[in-house]
Amino acid sequence: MELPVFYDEAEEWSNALLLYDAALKEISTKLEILNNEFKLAHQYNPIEHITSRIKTPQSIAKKLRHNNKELTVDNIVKYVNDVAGIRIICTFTSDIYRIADLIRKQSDIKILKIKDYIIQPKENGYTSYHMIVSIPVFLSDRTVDTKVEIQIRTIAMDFWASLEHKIYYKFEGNAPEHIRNELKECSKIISYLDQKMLSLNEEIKSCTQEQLGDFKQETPG
Ligand code: 0O2
Repeated sequence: MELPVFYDEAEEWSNALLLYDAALKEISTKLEILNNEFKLAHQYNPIEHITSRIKTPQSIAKKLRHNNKELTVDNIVKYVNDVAGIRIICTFTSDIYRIADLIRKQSDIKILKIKDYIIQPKENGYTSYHMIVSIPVFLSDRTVDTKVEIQIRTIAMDFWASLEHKIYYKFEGNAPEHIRNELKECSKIISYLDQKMLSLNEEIKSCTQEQLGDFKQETPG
């Protein structure tokens, strides 16, 4: 990653980046283990896929400016919660809470903040479940609790967020009203779709093997 503007703190920044990178790796491994265990027990993957990223220096600087804080490594570590970010994409809304619960039960992870934008969507229609957590990173001479933002959302929520992000940047945060309204409408459709897919899945799960056999006989081909 490119050095940010604070060249005089280059070493501190490199150390901070090492911690953020290690924290992302630790959480990714934990999630992979949980997903594999779940698959073995239930023949089903709650996690579709996972992405992770370190926030760009430009985006970090913007956030600090927005909070009227000077651009220093100390301030980044203290005030920017999402320098290290992981996004978990699931199939169903119920998987989101299941995964959040599994993360909560990991004894070395501390939950610092929860933002449930599913129960309380943002004004623009954004839905997702956010957790700010800290995880210990074991170095040769010390252990450092390092912050990571975990975003958990369904495929449909992610689809919406990607488009909204594109539109936000295209119009520099000032999209025309009709586009903002359409986006809100799409958010409602997505929430409806997520609910429908979940109840359909529940219905399929509750079907007994016998019922499934009958269903197959009824369906030609
Ligand atoms: P990028 O490019 O992902 O880095 P906090 O200090 O954590 O309490 P913050 O950062 O406002 O305050 O928290 P919040 O609301 O949890 O948002 C953090 C991240 O969530 C954002 O990071 C986005 O990734 C995502 N997000 C939040 N709101 C929206 C939204 O309305 N639309 C989309 N598409 N994503 C959103 P950044 O820094 O904005 O961006």
